[in-house]
Amino acid sequence: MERVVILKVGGSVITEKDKPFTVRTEGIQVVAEAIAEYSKPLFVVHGAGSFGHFLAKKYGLSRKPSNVKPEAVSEIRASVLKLNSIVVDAIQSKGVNLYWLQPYAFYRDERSREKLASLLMKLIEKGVSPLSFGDVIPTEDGFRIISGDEIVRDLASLLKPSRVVFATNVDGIYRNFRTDKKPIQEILVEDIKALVFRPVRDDVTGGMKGKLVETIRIAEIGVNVLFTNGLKKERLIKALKGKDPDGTLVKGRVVA
Ligand code: IP8
Repeated sequence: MERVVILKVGGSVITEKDKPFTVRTEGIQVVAEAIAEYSKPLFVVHGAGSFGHFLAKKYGLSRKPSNVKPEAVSEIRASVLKLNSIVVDAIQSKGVNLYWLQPYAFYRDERSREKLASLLMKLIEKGVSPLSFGDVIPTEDGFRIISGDEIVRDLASLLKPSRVVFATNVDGIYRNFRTDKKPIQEILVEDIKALVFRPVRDDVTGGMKGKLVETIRIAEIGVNVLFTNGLKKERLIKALKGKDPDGTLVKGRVVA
């Protein structure tokens, strides 16, 4: 079997990030069609976009565990699950068989990592694509946000995919997003840290900067990471296939 690819669909592709609770229908369609056309072993993770970040900010919930009001937890989850069900329906309507996984339920138990990896691989071998998403999870000290990017990083170390693809609403990683016309074509993990990022509002998990922090960790375990525009179907398909996606390739460190 071909090695699995992990795709993170950014919230900016599937929602209008500046408009609370608004889906980006054309983005969801592009992603659904690209996944259907790719039709090879794939693990999909999607972000929360405007269905998660506005509410998380409103209630003061972040990646650090905190004791928020119980209604905050249920309201945020209900909203995120609404988006999730729209995304799942769109992808499955293109003939893709998904297995929907809540992050809390499937991967935090360190004792069973091997078992989990083997279960997920079995699922994938059977032609079913697992799908998960950024969410709210309970911890020992309250609740916290788990970002889809964080899930992708953990999955990368668990499943050793052939590559990770981050689909966002921009073409790739820019040295300076304000001034550069084109994204960086190829970059080594060591060089990412020096980049200048635009500040992000209303994103409790750090927007592009958060993605790059996880990208560094993924590339450090030897996995290549591709950034591409998730609103452009052909580019997304190329990225999934590991071809030059007119985006940015972050070369994974060569591990002995
Ligand atoms: O959009 C965040 O996930 P992300 C999840 O992948 C929530 O960073 C609930 C804000």
